Amino acid sequence: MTTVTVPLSSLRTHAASRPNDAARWRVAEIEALYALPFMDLLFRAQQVHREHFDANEVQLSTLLSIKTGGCAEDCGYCPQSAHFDTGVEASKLMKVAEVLEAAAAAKAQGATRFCMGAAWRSPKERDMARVSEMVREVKALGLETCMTLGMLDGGQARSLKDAGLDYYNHNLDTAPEFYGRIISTRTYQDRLDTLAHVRDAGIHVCCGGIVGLGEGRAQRAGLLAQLANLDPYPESVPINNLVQVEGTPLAGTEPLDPFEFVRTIAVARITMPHAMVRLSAGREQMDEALQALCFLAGTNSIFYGDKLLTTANPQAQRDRALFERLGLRARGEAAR
Ligand code: SAM
Ligand code: DTB
Ligand code: SF4
Repeated sequence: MTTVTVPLSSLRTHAASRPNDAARWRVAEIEALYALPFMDLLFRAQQVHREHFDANEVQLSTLLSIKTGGCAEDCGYCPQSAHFDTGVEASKLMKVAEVLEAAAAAKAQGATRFCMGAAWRSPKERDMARVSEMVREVKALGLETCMTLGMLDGGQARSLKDAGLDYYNHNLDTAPEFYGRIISTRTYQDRLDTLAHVRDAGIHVCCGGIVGLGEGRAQRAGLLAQLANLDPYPESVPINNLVQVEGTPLAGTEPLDPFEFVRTIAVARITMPHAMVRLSAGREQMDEALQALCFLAGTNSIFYGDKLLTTANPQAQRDRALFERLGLRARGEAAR
């Protein structure tokens, strides 16, 4: 790969990022960030990071799949789609008491946010009372709440807000021009509409994407441009690295160069300086050194706990040991 050297001075400074509509990020500008020498890119990302956050503090979110598998959508990366034979068994929506037990355990382990995910195209009206109850009760435990239930209409978003939901996760996943290669059952515009309903309801937006789908750098830049140009950009930005699951169409895809993943984190940090940038799926497949580079590039949030939705995540004990080695602190823990 040839690396184009762009003088740092010719690139927009982070201080000037998106003050108004005229300052929308152009894909070419984001590609220029990607093309910086790795050390320059990481230095800039770390500078931006330190301007807005304590660089040694990481926020911990724990995930729970409240309704697994049998999903009507055909997202080519996903083990929960009913379109693919992946061995994931479909289950019904969990009972509130079971969810509360998992939430209490997550809190006891040190998580500050509890994220509940359902393998739905969108929630049915009959499910809304139970998921709203989950939000109320999990919040009462003193945890921040997040849900990811697929597409929402305006009324559903308002009901979740009334129940006290803090964040709603709904990803754009990839660049608009690549999207049709990955998902055919819902459009990019459908996703933007859901994000608008969430924003209008006053719920914080958690929106990111997934890389390693066989996309090119231009598409990774295109995804970040979409995210950074949302007005305002999301409070929380999960960056997932494809976890290849046998039976999904994307199993067997050429894995992404790990440094390209780190670059993606760094560019997300620079273009969305105030956002929590979450190192999401794919951490189990990364070694500790690579994760440390992600923290250096501006990651300040992770999924914490042994399982994501259906696939493995590093054991909590392993994460605690990594934090100890790096001198990192979980948000909510007393400063040293
Ligand atoms: N069904 C809901 C939806 O799609 O909005 C919520 C759950 S869905 C699993 C949330 C996100 O997880 C997807 O948008 C995708 O970015 C990520 N994801 C799903 N399967 C993945 C995989 N195999 N590897 C990495 N990320 C994955
Ligand atoms: C997000 O962006 N990543 C999480 C969360 N939001 C819901 C999900 C990752 C799922 C990885 C595949 C699995 O475990 O099924
Ligand atoms: Fe269903 Fe979400 Fe998986 Fe797509 S990513 S198949 S919508 S669970």
